[in-house]
Amino acid sequence: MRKEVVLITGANGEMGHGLIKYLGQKKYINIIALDVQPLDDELKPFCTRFIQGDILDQMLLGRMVVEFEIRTIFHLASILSTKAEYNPETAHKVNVEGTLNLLRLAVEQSQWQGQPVKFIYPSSIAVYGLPNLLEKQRAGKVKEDQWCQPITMYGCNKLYCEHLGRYYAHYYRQLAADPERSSVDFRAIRFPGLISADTIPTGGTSDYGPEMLHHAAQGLPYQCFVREDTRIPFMAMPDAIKSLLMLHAAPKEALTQSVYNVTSFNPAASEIYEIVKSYFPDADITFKPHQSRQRIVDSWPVDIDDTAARNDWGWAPDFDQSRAFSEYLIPAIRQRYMANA
Ligand code: AKB
Repeated sequence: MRKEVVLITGANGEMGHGLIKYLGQKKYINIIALDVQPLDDELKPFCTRFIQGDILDQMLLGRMVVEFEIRTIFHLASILSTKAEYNPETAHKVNVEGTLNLLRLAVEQSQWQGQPVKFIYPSSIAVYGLPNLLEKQRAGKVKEDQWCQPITMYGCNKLYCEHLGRYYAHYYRQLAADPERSSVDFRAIRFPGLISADTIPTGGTSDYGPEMLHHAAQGLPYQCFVREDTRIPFMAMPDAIKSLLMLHAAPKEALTQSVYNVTSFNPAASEIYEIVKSYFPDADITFKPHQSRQRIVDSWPVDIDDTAARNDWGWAPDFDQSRAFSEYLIPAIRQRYMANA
C-alpha cells in the first residue's frame, strides 16, 4: 500500500520553512519534502521523508509516483525575480518545465487514485507590469485581470504557469476519447513581498524589506537597493502560510477563479526604514537605488485587490503593518539573533 502524502517542493525555501513547521505539527499529515538543496535540520522532524533532488529529474518524479499516494502538491520551488534575470533560460527551465513535470505527476497520481490531486501554486505580484510610475499610482489596487504584462522572466514564468495549471485542470487532453476531467485541482495565489522572521530571502526584488530588518537586528549596515518612495504590497509570512492552507481547504464549488490576489499592507521603503529604526535606533541603513532592480519594483503595483479571495474563501490577514512588526517580526527576530549571539 502506498502511503498517502503531501508533497512540498522547494521545501528548504522561505515559504517551505513556514509551511512545513505549521503542517508538520499535524501528526496525521505525511510530508514528503523535496528540494535541490539539503533540508535544514530544524525541518527534518516534521517530515516523513526528505528527498534531495531536482524537479527537472523526471526519473525521480516517476519513482515518487510508484512509492507514494500524493493527495496534495504545494509546489513552492522557484527561482525568484532578481536571480532569474542573471540566467533567464535556467529560470525558465526550473520555473516552467519544473512546474510542467509536477503537473504531469499530479495527472498520473489522479489516474491511479481516481480522484483529483490538489495542486497549490504560489504565484506573484511579479505577473503585473505597470509601464511607469504615473500609471502605477493611477492603477492603485490592481485586480487579477489587470496589467498582466510582466517585465521579468520570473513574472512571465509565473503568469504562464497559472495558465498551464488552468489548462491541466479544465482542458488537458481535451481531444482524447476519454479526456480526464478535473484530474488536477489547480489553485494559485499571487503573493506580495513576504517578510519572515525565520528566514532571509534569496534572489527576490522585494527582498529589501526583510533584508533591512534582518540586517538591523544583527547590527549590520544595510544599503537599500530601492528609492525611499518605493511602494509595493507586503505580507507577514504566517499570513502567507495561512492563505495557502485556506485556499487548499476551500470547497471547490466556492471558487469562482483559479488565481487569487492576497495582501496585507503596502509600506513605502522609507516607512519600513522608520519602523526598523524605531526598534533598532542604531541601525545603519542607507539608500542606494540599483537602477535595474528599481525598474523591476517600479513595474509592480502599489497595491493589489484581494476582494475575490475575501469573498470566495474568507481570506483576511491576521497581521496588519503594525501588528506584523510588533507582534511577529520584532519579537521573533530579536529571539533569533539573541539566541545566536
Ligand atoms: C520576488 O521578489 O521575486 C518575490 C516575489 C515578489 O514574488 N519575493
